[in-house]
Amino acid sequence: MTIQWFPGHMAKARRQVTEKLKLIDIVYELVDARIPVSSRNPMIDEIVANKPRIILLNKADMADSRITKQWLDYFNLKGETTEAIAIDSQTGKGLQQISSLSKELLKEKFDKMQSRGIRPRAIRALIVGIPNVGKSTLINRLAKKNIAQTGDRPGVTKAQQWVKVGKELELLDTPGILWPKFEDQMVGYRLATTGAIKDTIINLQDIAVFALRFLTEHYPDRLRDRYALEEIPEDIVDLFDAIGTKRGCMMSGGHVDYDKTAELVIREIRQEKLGKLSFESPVQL
Ligand SMILES: Nc1nc2c(ncn2[C@@H]2O[C@H](COP(=O)(O)OP(=O)(O)OP(=O)(O)O)[C@@H](O)[C@H]2O)c(=O)[nH]1
Ligand SMILES: [Mg+2]
Repeated sequence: MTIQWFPGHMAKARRQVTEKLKLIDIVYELVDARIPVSSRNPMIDEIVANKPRIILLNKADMADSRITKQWLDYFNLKGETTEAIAIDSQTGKGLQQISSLSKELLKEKFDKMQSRGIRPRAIRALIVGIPNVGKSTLINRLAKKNIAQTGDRPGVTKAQQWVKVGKELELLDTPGILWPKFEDQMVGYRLATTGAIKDTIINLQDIAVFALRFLTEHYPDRLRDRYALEEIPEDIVDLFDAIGTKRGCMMSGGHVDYDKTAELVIREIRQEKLGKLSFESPVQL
């Protein structure tokens, strides 16, 4: 199955980001801490090229903390003008670092402006990232009010919106953007598993096959515990049968309903019923 989701509104959103770029001091690039590389939009590098950037590994509360540590080392060792921080926008964990780091990265620019007699103004930050990664949630947290609409599905934000955070920061919320073609189909699977792609355009059975194989290899104990399996069947159909039977995902006639089983597995992964999971690690690169 080839996954692809780049509707017209995303192309438009990309254009609008380019148009705003000259107003922007710094870019906050949100990635999903569970898949920090697969959730990086390769177009962002082209669009924002030489702006200072902070990579925010959001939803760190849902990721395997041991692997998140490895990712932070990975990004911060690369010695770009970027810095990476792990955050949880829902509770606000890690957010206090954003402002101080931004000031640090922009000190030279703002000092220069001041020496030229330009009045101090708020830092203007562009928030970009894939759909459903938590951009609007982050903005609401930083602004301490519910000003941007959020939702547990991709494609909630439809238009850009400036939001003021005190006197020192102005944030530009943008619609989530994917890219026209995933070079590696595994990227599509990871994005679909974690909820960045609209469920109605993907085949959930394929996604569940990917996820169950991944769990079998990397988190077998969690899989066994969650579905009370004595052994994890090697054959994927047997695994679907075992989970479907245990959880009552049946069709009339007594056969396992694979659609229902797939939906259950994906829903439970997204609801952290199998614990904190990371679907890629720097070791694999
Ligand atoms: N557990 C957890 N959930 C989060 C976090 N940040 C956001 N969420 C949830 O993720 C979902 C998507 O959040 P949004 O802020 O709407 O995401 P977005 O990036 O603005 O999405 P689009 O506007 O569709 O591009 C919501 O259900 C949020 O509650 C986080 O750090 N941890
Ligand atoms: Mg949004």
